[in-house]
Amino acid sequence: MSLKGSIALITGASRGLGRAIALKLAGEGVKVAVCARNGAELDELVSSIEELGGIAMRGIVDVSNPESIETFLGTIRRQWGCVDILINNAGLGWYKPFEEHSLEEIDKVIDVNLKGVIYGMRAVLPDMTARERGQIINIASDLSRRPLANMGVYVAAKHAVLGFSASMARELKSKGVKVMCLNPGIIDTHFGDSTPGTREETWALPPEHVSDVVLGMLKQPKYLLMDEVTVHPMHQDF
Ligand code: NJP
Repeated sequence: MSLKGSIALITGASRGLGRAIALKLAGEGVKVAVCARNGAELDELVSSIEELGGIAMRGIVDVSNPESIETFLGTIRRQWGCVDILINNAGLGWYKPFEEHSLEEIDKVIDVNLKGVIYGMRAVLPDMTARERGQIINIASDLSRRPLANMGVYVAAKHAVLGFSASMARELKSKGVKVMCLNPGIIDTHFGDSTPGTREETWALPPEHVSDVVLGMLKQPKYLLMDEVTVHPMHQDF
């Protein structure tokens, strides 16, 4: 299925996987609305997309604030029209014992990883259900099914994203909206204060390869739903 001319909203697009997804979709002729909190990184991304002949706009959005995503959605709607594709990608987490997490960090992990996904879907769904078309990919984690010590709150949030996605997939399939969940393993990004480019591909997947998977999920025929997809580097435990 061609995605050319569609409008996609991608959260957490200033770097890492979100950035790779934005570049991939723009290369397919999708108009990409990218958001995150870091304006300079988003400006650089929009310039890169435009240099490659793509169409992009950016918004400063904190996904843990529902008004923030709704304001950006209003801008997209006024300038381009209704969003066809939502990639709920923004996420964060820290690998350390639960007792070393501050209350602020605990709230942040839940607010960004879980509530951010819920708020993003809440914002786009009225248009999608009214038009009976739309694709949503929630980026969860392989830890949605593989509990790992020292990431308890993150694991809880990602389990919840998987559960929420599965429930919404069933609720919305009769309304023409696909809800999918991608569970990635380790990706070579800044996640958890990592430094991209310092790990072998067999231990940390290049974000461009994971964005290929996202593209594949979006390009399936209308009647085919990939409700849950898991990917990880070959050497990682799973
Ligand atoms: O991480 P990173 P990834 N509001 O740190 C944004 C999942 N995952 O690309 O706001 C809006 O390079 C932040 O932008 P900024 C992971 O849970 C990864 O790997 O400007 N945006 C940046 O663009 C996440 O769901 C691995 O700081 C907010 C982006 O999020 C997804 O993959 C393993 C925000 C994070 O970029 C992409 O993460 C796994 C907010 N409040 C799952 N807070 C992995 N990399 O190994 C953060 O299992 N962002």
